[in-house]
Amino acid sequence: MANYKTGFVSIVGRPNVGKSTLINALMGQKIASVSPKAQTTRRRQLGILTTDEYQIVFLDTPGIHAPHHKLGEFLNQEAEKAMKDVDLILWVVDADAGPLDEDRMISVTLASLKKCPPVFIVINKTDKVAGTDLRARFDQFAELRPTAKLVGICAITTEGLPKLLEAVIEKMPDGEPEYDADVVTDLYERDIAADLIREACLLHLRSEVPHGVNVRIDEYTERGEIGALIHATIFIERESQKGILIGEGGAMLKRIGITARKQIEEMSGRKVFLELKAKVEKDWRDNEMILTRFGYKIERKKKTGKR
Ligand SMILES: Nc1nc2c(ncn2[C@@H]2O[C@H](COP(=O)(O)OP(=O)(O)OP(=O)(O)O)[C@@H](O)[C@H]2O)c(=O)[nH]1
Ligand SMILES: [Mg+2]
Repeated sequence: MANYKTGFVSIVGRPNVGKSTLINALMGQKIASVSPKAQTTRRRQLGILTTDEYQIVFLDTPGIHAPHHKLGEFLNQEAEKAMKDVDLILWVVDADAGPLDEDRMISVTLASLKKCPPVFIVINKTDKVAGTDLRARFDQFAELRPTAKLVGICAITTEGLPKLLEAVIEKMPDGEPEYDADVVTDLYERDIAADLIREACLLHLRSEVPHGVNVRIDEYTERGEIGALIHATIFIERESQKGILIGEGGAMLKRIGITARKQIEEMSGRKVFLELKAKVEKDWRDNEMILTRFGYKIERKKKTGKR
């Protein structure tokens, strides 16, 4: 194809700045889970945007932060891996908060890369800041990486997105598309369903409990016209959290189930029967064996023997 453009674009940033909201907005459909709580995204996920002129493969990534658990180490590794071998990095920051330590951590990581791809600093949530304050914010973020292009957006209203997309396309090299035009993401429907159930937990559960939640799909069966039958287990870290998750007379689990079912039905375009159960997997976020079993495998650097 003559003049066809194609490339990989990583979306990185600290937790809760709106990376997944941005990938959904760019895709024009919800492929990634979003919530008001930090560390919603737990793995890299592709959003593949294909037109007659270009195919851009966006990578949503977990928020980079100072980890308190082994799970956090995995999340940072996932995000940092996505900074290498891409054509462009969209570093998302929050206009409302200004640069925080975690943003500075990211600027250090970017500076340490042997071959850093071009970087755009995408200043999101511009809806929350008035004009003059916003200009000051731009200056503050520009200091973190003076060579980066700065773009202001609001991922929720999509303001600024056409301009951002135009600038992204400009950076894409010529090439053939790698994915079929109808493929929008690399996750299987059952994985997205698991994320949507966790998203419902993040929405309904208070304080620390939802961060210790993991969801396993035990059964995902197509029942033709009737829809899909899904059985899932929600893991929590402690016995005391089980009661909170289930709620009085099962009320909380029911509420989570209703929210998740609606989201899964919207995502899959068909009726869904969802059955949830709760199980304790003690302190799983700090247990590498269980983390690996859940699909969060931490990579250890090989020892060189030198000190
Ligand atoms: N006001 C406002 N809120 C936004 C905007 N973009 C995202 N949000 C909200 O910010 C919160 C976090 O959004 P996410 O997309 O989950 O953030 P994330 O960066 O993917 O977070 P992690 O996956 O935890 O790293 C959600 O409550 C979003 O609705 C925006 O442009 N304006
Ligand atoms: Mg996210």
